[in-house]
Amino acid sequence: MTGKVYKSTGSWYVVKTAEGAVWNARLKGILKLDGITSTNPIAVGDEVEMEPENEEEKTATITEIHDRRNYINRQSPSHRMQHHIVAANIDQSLLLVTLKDPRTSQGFIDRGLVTCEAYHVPAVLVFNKVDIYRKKEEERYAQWKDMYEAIGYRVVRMSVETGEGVEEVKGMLQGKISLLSGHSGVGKSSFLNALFPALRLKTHGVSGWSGKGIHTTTFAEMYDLPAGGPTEGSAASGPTGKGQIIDTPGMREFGLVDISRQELSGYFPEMRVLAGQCQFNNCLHMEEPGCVVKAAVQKEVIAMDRYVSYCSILDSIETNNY
Ligand SMILES: Nc1nc2c(ncn2[C@@H]2O[C@H](COP(=O)(O)OP(=O)(O)O)[C@@H](O)[C@H]2O)c(=O)[nH]1
Ligand SMILES: [Mg+2]
Ligand SMILES: [Zn+2]
Repeated sequence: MTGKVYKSTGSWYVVKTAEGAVWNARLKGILKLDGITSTNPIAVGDEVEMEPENEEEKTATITEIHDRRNYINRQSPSHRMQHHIVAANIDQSLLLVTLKDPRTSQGFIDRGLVTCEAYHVPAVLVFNKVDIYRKKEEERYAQWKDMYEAIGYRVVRMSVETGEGVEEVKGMLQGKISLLSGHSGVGKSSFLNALFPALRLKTHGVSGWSGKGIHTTTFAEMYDLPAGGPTEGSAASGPTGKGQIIDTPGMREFGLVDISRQELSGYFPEMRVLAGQCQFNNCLHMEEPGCVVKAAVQKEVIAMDRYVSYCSILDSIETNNY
């Protein structure tokens, strides 16, 4: 039987069939070794084949993993060279950011966008906590909205607190598998609680001394969107189909593991359109003569702040020897 992985807790996976039956499934030892270099061979969002082990206890063995349409990686926090697949088969990524309490850095946003580009997942920038934005934050919001929309990203504003924009974001989730990401404290759990009141996820006040929230979620988990009315989310049995949302652990470190220095500008849409036009075809857009990207930055066709992010990511690839 075929099912979709909703949750991974180490060696067991919560898998749901199209009819809505929930199974606890695990891998056969042999499949685990099958040339897979990831620390977790199966990710939330994966489609798998399984054979029942125990019909009564609803346990099963996973016999096959279907090919992935895409997936998102990040570096394993403990082993820098190991990949950790966060989620697979994603239609879009909602990158939750805030301009206050805590403030998301532009570098963090750009790394997140680069990751989405590299894995071919369309990204939407959701600015949360707009209820606490004052003049300074509103100005920055307007500036960033212009900058990101100009290069093709959708930008929306939201306040889980007041409800502003929540319906718009809900509407964007219909019929799709969406990955919810953003660093700790931006309101991911609060947003999920707004979508699924019955879920009652723990939310955390931002700890005063660091301005960052505390990491709590460890494993990614997928939730079925309510079919309309006030239905409960989660993998609880019931038909799938209205779309799903995947909650991720506090992803402070987006994995850029598979990206080479040469590829990087291909993941900046405003640089990608200039591909092949520099004097040197291996141009990294740094000090090379005849660079159209640098010329575009000088003419303010490419935002200086984005170029700065590009240089900083390029730098980090170099220091990590990728
Ligand atoms: N003012 C304001 N606070 C919010 C909003 N959304 C979430 N918060 C607060 O931000 C803190 C962190 O939220 P949480 O959902 O735990 O963030 P997570 O770490 O991304 O899951 C909590 O104290 C929330 O109550 C919002 O739209 N406006
Ligand atoms: Mg949370
Ligand atoms: Zn160049």
